Amino acid sequence: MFCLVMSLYIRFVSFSAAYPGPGRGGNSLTVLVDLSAASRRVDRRFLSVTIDASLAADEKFMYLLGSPKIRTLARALTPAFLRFGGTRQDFMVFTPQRLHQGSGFTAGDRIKNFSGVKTSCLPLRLEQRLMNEWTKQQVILMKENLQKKYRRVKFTEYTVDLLHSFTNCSGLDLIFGLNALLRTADNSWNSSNARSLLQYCESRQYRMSWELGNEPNSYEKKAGIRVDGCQLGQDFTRLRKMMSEFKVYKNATLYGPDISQPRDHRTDILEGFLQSGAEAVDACTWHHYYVNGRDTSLEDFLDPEILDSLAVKTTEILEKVKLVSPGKPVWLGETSSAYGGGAVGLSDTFAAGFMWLDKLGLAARVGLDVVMRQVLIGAGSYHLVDNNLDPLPDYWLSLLYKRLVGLEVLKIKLIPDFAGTKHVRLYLHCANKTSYRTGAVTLMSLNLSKRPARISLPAFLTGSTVEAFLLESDQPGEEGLYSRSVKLNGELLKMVDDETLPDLKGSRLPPGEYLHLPAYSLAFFVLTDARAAGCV
Ligand SMILES: *[C@@H]1O[C@H](CO)[C@@H](O)[C@H](O)[C@H]1NC(C)=O
Ligand SMILES: *[C@@H]1O[C@H](CO)[C@@H](O)[C@H](O)[C@H]1NC(C)=O
Ligand SMILES: *[C@@H]1O[C@H](CO)[C@@H](O)[C@H](O)[C@H]1NC(C)=O
Ligand SMILES: *[C@@H]1O[C@H](CO)[C@@H](O)[C@H](O)[C@H]1NC(C)=O
Ligand SMILES: *[C@@H]1O[C@H](CO)[C@@H](O)[C@H](O)[C@H]1NC(C)=O
Ligand SMILES: CC(=O)N[C@H]1CO[C@H](CO)[C@@H](O)[C@@H]1O
Repeated sequence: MFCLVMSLYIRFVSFSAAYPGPGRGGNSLTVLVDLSAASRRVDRRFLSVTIDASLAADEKFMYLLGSPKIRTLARALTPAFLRFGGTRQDFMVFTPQRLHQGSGFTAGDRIKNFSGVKTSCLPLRLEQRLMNEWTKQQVILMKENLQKKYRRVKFTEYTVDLLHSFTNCSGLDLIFGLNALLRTADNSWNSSNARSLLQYCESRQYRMSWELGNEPNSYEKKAGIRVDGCQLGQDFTRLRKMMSEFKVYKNATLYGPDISQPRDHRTDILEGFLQSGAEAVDACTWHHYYVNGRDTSLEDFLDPEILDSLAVKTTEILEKVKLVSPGKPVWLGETSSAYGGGAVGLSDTFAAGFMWLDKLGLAARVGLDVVMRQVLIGAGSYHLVDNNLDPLPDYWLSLLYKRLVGLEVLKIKLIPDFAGTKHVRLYLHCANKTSYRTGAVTLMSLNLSKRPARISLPAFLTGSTVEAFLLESDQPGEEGLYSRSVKLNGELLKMVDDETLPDLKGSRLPPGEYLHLPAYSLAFFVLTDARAAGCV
């Protein structure tokens, strides 16, 4: 036993964390880190976002994407993908309508030309009216979700124009999810509607990526249509072939099959899909939610076992993909805390940050390359930006992650002891190289419990300056977990104005200090002079 620990000490450099209070001294927590080499590297768009296709169920709401505020918020998260898809994508039919008049807005609103990239700025008055109507629209969408009855939705050029102009102006990479439930008599995919959409997009020279179908494993429940994995793979192959006929999309990327997470008693369509369709896709996508939004609690959001369940599901998927298509990147194509639109009163609060930061840390560690957060803006309560287009705690967490965390994952390990180490979770990456010098590392930490503690740095790092970014609720104690506001190093985070984000200032700790981790907190510690060999 002793030898094993010793050998670890030789290969790793150790941090150790000491508990305050009565148990102090005897009850210390040891952390092992290896700065010599990165264990893996994620895509530069690792943290990405989605917009659910339900935003286009009534096309006028797409105009919200013209808001300067949402564009400012999106731009700050780049580089990232914006995936447009979700349940309703499989009920959407492209219906071109060159002389579009049906938006329901008066000429006074002066929104006549949405197609030009430059003309897509949304007047404030219209923005406010849309936001008021959006509240009512959400009730309608929620009802459809509950009854699992989805109307067929027609969308025009304007949906694509607005999506493209939004992503192009904010610098996001657009992924558009095509309808896979348009089927022929022999139950293969009818690609004719997709072809006319691609034709239109090519005529506008829109550079974008594609997907086909959303959570095909539940088509029977949603639409009474059964599509097996092998057929779905053939549908993807057909789409790939069709893309190759378009100059603009010959080299474009295609992702899929966007299956939902593996569940116990259900045969999954992934194997079949991979057999016939792996070649067609550039990355294999699946969806993950920890819990059901209608049946969850604060305890779940802080439960280490629930957080660990992501690793179990990921391993299952990775093994299947590796068997058929070794080396194929695996992505979370849609993911959030709770399915069914999120958990009311939790998914948009400070508490959601524990699931979100842990997902980012764990996903990178166990082998996923991109994680697309459901949703940037839209129905439900798992959004990053609320219905007034103001950023929620998970938006700020995402922004900090982008600024501070680099692509290389470093090994870090907590030596388990009997005193609740499960409640402290740590992840280590190289620091973001744009923001910090080479060799700097960023430690991400989550404390899921109500007792404060501190981590002491190992001797060789005590000379390093530490920049701490501590996120806490704006209210104390357990009640604070339900807050929709968050403080960074004691200061409330909010936009300066619609086009300006605040400076995210770290607090510089003098060398040699302990790293303090208050109860229920999320933190990033950048060790600027770590000189990690794995980060050069
Ligand atoms: C709409 O915008 C496009 C591109 O900016 C422009 O070429 C076109 O003339 C505009 N149409 C109208 C009706 O303003
Ligand atoms: C935006 O569009 C312009 C012109 O089509 C193109 O050059 C540029 O690469 C696009 N940017 C993004 C982020 O797609
Ligand atoms: C595919 O859909 C189009 C448009 O609805 C229809 O005209 C065509 O006949 C369909 N093709 C097949 C093979 O079902
Ligand atoms: C497509 O990709 C290939 C290989 O990466 C490249 O040689 C070719 O120029 C690209 N074609 C277009 C149209 O971008
Ligand atoms: C690092 O942060 C800068 C902004 O400071 C951002 O532009 C860049 O994309 C980030 N790099 C990564 C890998 O996220
Ligand atoms: C850094 C740290 O360990 N902080 C606290 C987080 O929660 C655990 C679980 O009770 C406490 O024991 C730690 O002191």
